[in-house]
Amino acid sequence: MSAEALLVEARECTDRRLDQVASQLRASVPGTIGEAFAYALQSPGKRVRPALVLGAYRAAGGQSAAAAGVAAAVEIVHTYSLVHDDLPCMDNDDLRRGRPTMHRQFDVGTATRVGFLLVPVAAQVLAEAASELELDSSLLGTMAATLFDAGGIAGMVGGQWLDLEAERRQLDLPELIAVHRGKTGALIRASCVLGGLAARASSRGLLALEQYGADIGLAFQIADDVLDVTGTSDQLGKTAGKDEALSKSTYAQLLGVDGARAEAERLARSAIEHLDRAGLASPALGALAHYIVTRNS
Ligand code: GRG
Repeated sequence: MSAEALLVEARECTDRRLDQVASQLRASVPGTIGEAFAYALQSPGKRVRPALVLGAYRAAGGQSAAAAGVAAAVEIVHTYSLVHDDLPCMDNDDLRRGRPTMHRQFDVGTATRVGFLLVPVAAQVLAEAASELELDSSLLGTMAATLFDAGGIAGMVGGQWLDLEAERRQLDLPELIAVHRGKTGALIRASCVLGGLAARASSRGLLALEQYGADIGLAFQIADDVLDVTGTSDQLGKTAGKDEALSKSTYAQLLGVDGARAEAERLARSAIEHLDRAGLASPALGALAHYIVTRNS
């Protein structure tokens, strides 16, 4: 299966689930907040994290797109992070996924509230997904810990925190790796582990998926650093050149654009080798690793 085919499938099944959640929220939370929930959930992202959930699910022996609910839960956590990342107190951006950011479309208060409210929505979607997959409560507990640890202080929030503190200060490579592994890498790594857990993968399989996800997660943010320099706002659907405007340390700045690209490609190869060594070779996850480091280039 090609990366494009996996992304299309992930988009179709995840978006179906996100549409259902948006309709339920619109009905139960009338007015602007309900509209804002729908605006956030129905925004046109690439759905890379859902594709990783489904790719890992299949690599670990799962059938069809039965893990769509798990993929939707991860995408909802990612969506909340984008809404908050764009706020004036963080990156202060006007454009996201080719549309006005939430606080531009609505207002800062609405964007702040809807971002926070998406977190329990993700928890509920994950619990429903585990029930559809007939996973027992202990496995659901492990999945919830995987998702929310990755979204918390040891992962995404912690990485973003370091990133904000580091603005206008030159980070060295180990510090930058810590920011990237937390801010972006943790949720990508968790997507792979969650797909494996949903398929009841063996501990060896889970470890390989986690190692694949860790390498791909870092490679993803390195490629994002490069795109911020080389891409246009139209291509990216968000404001290009933002890292330089915010005086952020990036891989492109530390290693140069070519050096950063080479490091992302090295990590993609390493990611695939982890799967091969565990006997989990997956053409779809291999293709997705390649896509992640070459997208828009
Ligand atoms: C309170 C400190 C604190 C943090 C709150 C805002 C936040 C949590 C975390 C920010 C995490 C973040 C936005 C990381 C960047 C990740 C990234 C590279 C996003 C772009 O991902 P794509 O390219 O986007 O997959 P699409 O739109 O395609 O989904």
